[in-house]
Amino acid sequence: MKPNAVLLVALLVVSAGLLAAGCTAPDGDATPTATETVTTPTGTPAVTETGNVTTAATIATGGPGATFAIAADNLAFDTSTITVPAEANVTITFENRDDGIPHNIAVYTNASAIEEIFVGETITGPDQTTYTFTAPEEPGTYFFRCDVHPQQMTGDFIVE
Ligand SMILES: [Cu+2]
Repeated sequence: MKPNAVLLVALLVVSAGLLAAGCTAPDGDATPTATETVTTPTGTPAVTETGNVTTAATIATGGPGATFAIAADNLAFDTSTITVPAEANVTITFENRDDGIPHNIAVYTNASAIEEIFVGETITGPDQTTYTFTAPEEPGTYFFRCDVHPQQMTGDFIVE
């Protein structure tokens, strides 16, 4: 792995050197400059590490996305399981198809529904809304339900 990485970086440096030299010196003096650059591979691994750190930081701050479309129809959700990555930015488009009946989606730590993770606004059908929230960072099986029909409309909210 490492020798290949060094070689790759060295090649990139050569290419960059040729390009830069080509732009600034059209006389043809570019070739000797590029050859000198190859003899200093000691500094190149540091550049590679810096790149990796930047990528990891981007993932940590942004979080993965998870988008769902869920409907409530005839006093039932059309899905019994919602699975998301840890700390995902969850987006649920919720459609209530029950004429004159209120529903919502609420996520709790467990079926006791004491500790809430997210409680969506209740809408009366036919209507549609979009919920957004952040999933827990701890993987596990959580719980979701409609707060208006907590016995009939329930499911597993799984964080992976
Ligand atoms: Cu309901």
